[in-house]
Order: sequence, then structure tokens, then C-alpha cells
Amino acid sequence: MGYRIVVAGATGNVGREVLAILADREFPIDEITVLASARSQGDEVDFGETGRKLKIQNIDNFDPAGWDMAIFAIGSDATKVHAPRFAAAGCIVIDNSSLYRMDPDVPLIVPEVNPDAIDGYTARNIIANPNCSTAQMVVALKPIHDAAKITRVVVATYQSVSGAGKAGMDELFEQSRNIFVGDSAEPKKFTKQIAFNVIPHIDSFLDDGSTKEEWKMVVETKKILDSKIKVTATCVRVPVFVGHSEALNVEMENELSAEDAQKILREAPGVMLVDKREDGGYVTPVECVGDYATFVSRVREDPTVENGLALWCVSDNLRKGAALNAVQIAELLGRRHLKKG
Ligand code: 11C
Repeated sequence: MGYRIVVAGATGNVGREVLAILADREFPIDEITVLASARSQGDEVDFGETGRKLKIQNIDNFDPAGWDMAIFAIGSDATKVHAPRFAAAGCIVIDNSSLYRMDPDVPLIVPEVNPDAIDGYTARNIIANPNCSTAQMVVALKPIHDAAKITRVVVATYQSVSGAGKAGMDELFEQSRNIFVGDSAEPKKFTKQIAFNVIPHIDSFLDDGSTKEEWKMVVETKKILDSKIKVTATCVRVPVFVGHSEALNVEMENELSAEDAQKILREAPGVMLVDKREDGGYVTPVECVGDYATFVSRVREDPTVENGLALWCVSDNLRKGAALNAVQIAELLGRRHLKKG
């Protein structure tokens, strides 16, 4: 016996990955339905590589009563309209948008890091999925925090254009092509040229000069991992299609050698340590696409602080940063609260 599950936003980058991952991990499904806005009604999407096609229904007309759970990848505006409606009908929403993440009544979950917090979902029937750059960072930090108590993290991100959706990917492709043939490369989705460039700006600016993306990494890490950890982030868009990278500098209360950190990371759930200290002995974004793991490389001690480590962390932002984490939440919810069979 399986679940009646809804995937909302099934035509987007993340929605398609959700379907692929549900199929790949053989999530126990009795019935699945796919939703999007009215403009996609009747279109078909692949149910991963099963060969099955699913027909899109209009989310506005969909009655969620009797459905167990819904994975939302529809953006904050549409989520604001539909999540409360689904939750009130008893269909538990696993939401990829930023809308509910900091709501104290909504658990913000990375299953490898804070699985127990999921028990709080009953307050709203909504569970939030973190921002992609936070998700991979906390997976890499959790085993180090457990071993040596992290006090401060300085992170610089190198975020792929797929974080900005299909329009971001199209812009990188078109600008690269246009520049090669001598055409103009006017920015549309991004604020500056992204092809052959990097842009130190993701999401809107806040009063203190940081950006909302940077703020999310600070507050989400506190909510998921430990409210006492101080985080300072610089988030940068780079001309990579898929895969976010992060350079992390970590300060800890207790000593932890690079060798011990490597040992711990090698065993940590969700982490794949690739750290050979030789040419090519580390992971880059193109190698992580389509993978489930958060890859960690370049682990080394930072002698400029008392107990410091530096490391490099790469993951598929559409997977661990969004779709995979959402499916893992659905699996956790099933195991702990909605047992079937
Ligand atoms: C980016 N991290 O790379 C963003 C995308 O809060 O879910 C995801 C935004 C979010 O642009």
C-alpha cells in the first residue's frame, strides 16, 4: 500500500526532478497527480524514466481532500494561495519556496541534520524545504558540529544559474552563444552579463548591504543546525548550469584535525568525501549533476584561527538543494507519521 501524492509545479526544473527522484527511489505511490498553472493544463510530463506520462491539471481547480501529501515547487506567491488550502484539507505540504521557512510553527527540515524536528508539522500541516545553498552546507557541517561544536562559519558560494530557474539557464546559454557570434549580451534575468562573468548578487538587497540569499543562509542554518552558530555569507552567481559550490571556513570550540574531519565526513550521511590532495582529486559542479550526494573536498586546517577548518562543498542544487531533500522529507514523514501497509 502506498501514498496518494501530488507534485505541484511539475513543469519546472525542480518539479521535473521531484518526479524523476520519486520514480528512481521507488517511493511507494498508490496514485500520483501533477499540477501547474492553468497555462500548462493538459500538457504531459514524464514520470522519471518509468515511461509513464502524467497529464498536468490546473492547481486552481484541484481538490486536495483525500491526498496524503503534496510536494510544492511553485514559488512563494502561488504557495501563499494554495498551501493553506491543501493543509486545511489534510494534505501535508512539503514546500520548496521560502514562504514558511522561518515560521516557528513550520519545521524546516534536512533529514540528515534535524529529522526529529519534523514532528512539529502538525501545527500547520506544512513542512519547509531549505534554500539550496543552505541544504548542502548544513549536510557538510553537521558531522563537524557534532564532533567539535562549530561557533562561526564564513561561506562564499558559487551558485549555478539553474537556481534562478529555466530563464536563468536560457540566459547563460543565449549570452554565451551571442558573444561567440559577436551579438549583444544584454542581461534580462540577471542584473549583469552572466556568460564569462560572475555576479556577487543573488536575490534582493537588504538594508544592511547583504542580500536575501545571504540572509537565508544565516537564519536557515541557525534554525536547522544550531541557533548559536554565527554565519556570514557572500553569495555569487557563476556561469555554471547546474551545481552549487561553496568555500567554507569553519571555526570550532574544540580542536579537530583535518585528518579526523575527513574520517568523520567519510562516514557522514549524505556526504561523499572526495579529497585526494592531488590534481583533480576534488569534485567540481559538472561532476555532481544528477547525483544525490553532497560532495566535500579540500578539507584542511586553517592555522589563522585557534580551531579552524577550510573545505569545499559541491552539490546538485536541483537535487539536494530542492527536489531530493523534498522527497527525503516525504520518506521521513511516511516512516515516522504516515505509515502505510
Ligand atoms: C538561487 N538559491 O540559487 C536560489 C534559488 O529560496 O528557494 C532558491 C531560492 C529559494 O538562486
